[in-house]
Amino acid sequence: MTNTNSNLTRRHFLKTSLAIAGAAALPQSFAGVQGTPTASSAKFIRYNVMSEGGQRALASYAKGIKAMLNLPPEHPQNWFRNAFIHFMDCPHGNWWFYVWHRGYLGYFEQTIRKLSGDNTFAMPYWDWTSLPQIPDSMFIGSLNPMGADFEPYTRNLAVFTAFIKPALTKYWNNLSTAQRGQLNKRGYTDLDLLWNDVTGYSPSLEHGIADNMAFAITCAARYLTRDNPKLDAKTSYNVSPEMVHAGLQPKFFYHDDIKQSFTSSKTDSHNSPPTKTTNFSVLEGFPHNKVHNFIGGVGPVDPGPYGNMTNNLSPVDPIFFLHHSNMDRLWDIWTRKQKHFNLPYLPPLGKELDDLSNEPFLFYVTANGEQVGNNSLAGEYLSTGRFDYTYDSGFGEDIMKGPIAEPTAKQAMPLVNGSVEGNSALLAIPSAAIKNHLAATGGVSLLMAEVTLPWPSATSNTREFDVIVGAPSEVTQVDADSPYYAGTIAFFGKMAHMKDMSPNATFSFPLPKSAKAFHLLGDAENTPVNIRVVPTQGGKSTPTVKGVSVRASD
Ligand SMILES: [Cu+2]
Repeated sequence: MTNTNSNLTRRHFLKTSLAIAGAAALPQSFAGVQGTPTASSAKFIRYNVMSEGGQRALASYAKGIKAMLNLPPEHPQNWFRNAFIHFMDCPHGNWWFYVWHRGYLGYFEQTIRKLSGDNTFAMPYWDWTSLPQIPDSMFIGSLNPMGADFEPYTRNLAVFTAFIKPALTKYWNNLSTAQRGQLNKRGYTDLDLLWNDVTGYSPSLEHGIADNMAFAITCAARYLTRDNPKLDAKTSYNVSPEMVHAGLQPKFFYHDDIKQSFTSSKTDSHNSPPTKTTNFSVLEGFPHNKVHNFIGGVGPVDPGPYGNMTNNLSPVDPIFFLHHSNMDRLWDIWTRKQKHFNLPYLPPLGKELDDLSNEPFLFYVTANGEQVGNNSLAGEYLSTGRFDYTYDSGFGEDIMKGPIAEPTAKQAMPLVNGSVEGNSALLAIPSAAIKNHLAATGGVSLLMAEVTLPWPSATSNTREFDVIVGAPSEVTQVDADSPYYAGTIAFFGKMAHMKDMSPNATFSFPLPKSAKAFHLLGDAENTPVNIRVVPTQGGKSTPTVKGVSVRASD
């Protein structure tokens, strides 16, 4: 896209966001779209949680959480009521993922600012690439969902139900027609159907499914503990510099080829299940999903029930907001990178941008404890200017230095489709592209792959799969330090299918820069490369792979 078009998009966006936000929001919106917000132009700074500013913010965060825990369940700002906003409305696996969570975090941040009395408060972020373990402070006081502050509400399901369900019922009965329409799309046509995903009960099977239980008892709210706070080796790989760089590389906000798309599938609405395969962009599919899953205990505590982070009540765990602050920070870096290289940072002007912007987000609660109402549209939250914040510098800023714009890194390569059999695919990748990939510096992967596999069934107990590249056939399990390991595909949230939902999901990821993974590389024009998908925990749930392809990123 040319400079002119990019300016056009910016102008259009300014117009859209002003029209939506109204004149009162003009200074913020203006600051947000005119350029990169900096520490001097934005009012609030979201600090790295480990920094001095981050630790100060955590103290206020803890105060705010305590205040929200103490509110009655009828109050929309009650801690658990706030988590149900996510439960009822969060989009995953579609292109509203980033913008919806930006709005959710933004209002939440204002609420904590108000309830903590700290008028400089901004949500700190957890940069898991630099620190692959839960920050120690998150195990203290009301920052710890396994602590005494949570006991009165979550010590068992009966207590939780008695506390929250009557208030939720009242809230449910007062929902607007528009809100109901959105819940219907999620399959929540009545409150009992929604509540089934809290308890894990399956009406069709007539019994509970442990891994679909979004509620977690206090003592099992997290798998990770203060004595054992570290992400395991595979989760660490999923948040590694290679993975995050690959996630920041796409040049399009949205592209039908997921390997070139910063965001996941385009769907009819943020609550609609994709009718085609769900496409997960790198950052949502790998770091985002895997961190959620591992904190909840996917793997070590299979088949569940898991801690809060694994399912849609994840905002019950205070770490949720630090995790998503980091996801939002990466979106901000990607946006600034696009501007830096004069690339579009939103969908093209016209229908596509309108489709994205005009989606109603109706469930947020403002800092005054009021429902956000029917005029809240996605377009209002596309800029960090809406909540007037910026981030201090964390991992990923180096993407600004390239090599994205360097001509030497560019290589033309046709899309290579693999021939698939069972859980295995064979691809003939141009040898020159492999050589460039192996020689590329700066932690950049020039070979992007995608794998399509069936969404795990509600009862399969297997929601994570390792990708193995170029391994001899007798290798069926790998450790994270294996030269063949290319990351772990993690399914997050509810596994049970929604009506009309596509049974497949596609995940995009970088191929490893390991010579062993391409050991057949020689003088021939093409090199045969085998890509396989195996259940991370072993066992019989080997997936039937639906498709594998590779493209050289540029
Ligand atoms: Cu999330």
